[in-house]
Amino acid sequence: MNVNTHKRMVWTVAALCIFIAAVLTSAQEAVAAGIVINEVELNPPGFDTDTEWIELLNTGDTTVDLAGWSVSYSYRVRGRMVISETSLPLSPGARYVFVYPGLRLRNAEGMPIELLDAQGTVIDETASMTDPFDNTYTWQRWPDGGDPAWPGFWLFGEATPNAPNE
Ligand SMILES: [Ca+2]
Ligand SMILES: [Ca+2]
Repeated sequence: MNVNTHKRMVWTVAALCIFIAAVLTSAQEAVAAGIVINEVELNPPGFDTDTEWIELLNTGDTTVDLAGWSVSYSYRVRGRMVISETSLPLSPGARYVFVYPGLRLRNAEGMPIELLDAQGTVIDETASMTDPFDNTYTWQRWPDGGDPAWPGFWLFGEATPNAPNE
């Protein structure tokens, strides 16, 4: 084997490793990216404490355990709270409505809500939303689960917790 042939082989192997790494990374992201924040109730009727919620939806094709996953809050300070300390499997197409314990979301400042996996990686983020209406209207991804071509598209309409957004 001459020097040039050897160099070509090294470069080919290196390129193959990069390709495999890229495929693995995108496969992991595809699995994780299947979970979205699908609907948000920032300002429910009456007092907001213990009545604000988000709807999570598994748009992927594998079950994801939400144990240790967390979601951000914005009132009175910003922070994150764990959704479930114990196993919480969400099968493909399944929804989970997480009710914030306490007064947790600002109505007027338009702070996006983040969803993080157990490793602290941001998996999804909502649009910047405000809700001055003290009613049962919520922000909802449209179409249900969102369109990858229009990830920032949300509609404000009658709440559909645990049901497809209409
Ligand atoms: Ca609120
Ligand atoms: Ca819904």
